[in-house]
Amino acid sequence: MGFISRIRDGLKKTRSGIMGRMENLFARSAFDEDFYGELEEILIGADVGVETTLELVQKLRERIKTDKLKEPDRVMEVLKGLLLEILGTDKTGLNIDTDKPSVVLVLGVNGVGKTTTIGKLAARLRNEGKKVVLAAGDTFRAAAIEQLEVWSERSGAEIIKHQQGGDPAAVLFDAVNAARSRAADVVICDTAGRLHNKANLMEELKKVRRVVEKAMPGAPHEILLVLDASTGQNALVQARVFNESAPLTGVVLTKLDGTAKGGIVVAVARELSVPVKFVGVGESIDDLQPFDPVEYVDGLFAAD
Ligand SMILES: Nc1nc2c(ncn2[C@@H]2O[C@H](COP(=O)(O)OP(=O)(O)O)[C@@H](O)[C@H]2O)c(=O)[nH]1
Ligand SMILES: [Mg+2]
Repeated sequence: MGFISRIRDGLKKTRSGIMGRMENLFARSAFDEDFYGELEEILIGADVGVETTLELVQKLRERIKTDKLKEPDRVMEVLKGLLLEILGTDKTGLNIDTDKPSVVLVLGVNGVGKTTTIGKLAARLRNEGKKVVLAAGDTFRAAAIEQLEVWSERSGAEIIKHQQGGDPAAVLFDAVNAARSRAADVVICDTAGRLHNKANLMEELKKVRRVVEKAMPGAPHEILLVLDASTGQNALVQARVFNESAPLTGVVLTKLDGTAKGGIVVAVARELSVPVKFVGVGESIDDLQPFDPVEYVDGLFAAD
């Protein structure tokens, strides 16, 4: 399956949620108060978020007025343009080409899809011919280390691990050093995502960053936050917390295939002003796609 069909497939639920209603809305073609009211409802219902939605609809109103727009197609194009103002139009790849090895820290609460994303990412990079080392930094659960081992086998990436209960920072330190001595291109670091205590988590993340920096000046090159799209506005709360503890460089939004509310991408992009770099659209190894804002917005509005 190609990129577009995968994204389309992954967004099927979102599209049937948003698009079924969008199509009806634009079919009416009268841009009156009912139109704006229903548009707000659709966007908020799709998890675009209240603030972002009100701002979008206000801007759309102004454009319809100043440009004297009457045709539904043109109005839809303007709405797409407004969404792209928030999302940006560029595909933003990983910053992994300046240093060898480059270090990618992967953060996020339990269950959002960190380990799975790391496995998929490793497979992508291996396909590009890169040598990849995985760091089993979620030492909290034995199952987490085993899960990463499975992904290391599937993707052909090496893995550096310690015992369960070990110091995550020590694992990452070893992994970066191993990557240097083996001339690997990229180190991808798994982390534990216990959010039971915000202060603890922040301290742990700060320590992890410090140690990685010590092992490799200039590292980490990427700090990716993984968010589960199906958790809706809760993802925004997580984004705020993690952004405080470490300066994020990108977001990976997983489980877009499992939600009718793909609008959370827009809310996250606006809230964090950090690019969404990848989206997860399934559980298998090739279900991670670089996020292409133009493709995404077109996908939202495309009829089946
Ligand atoms: N449908 C779907 N499931 C996903 C996706 N990404 C991860 N998962 C599933 O989410 C669950 C938790 O993933 P895991 O990587 O263990 O999360 P972690 O605790 O953050 O490391 C697993 O069952 C994954 O297969 C995705 O993009 N789509
Ligand atoms: Mg995990």
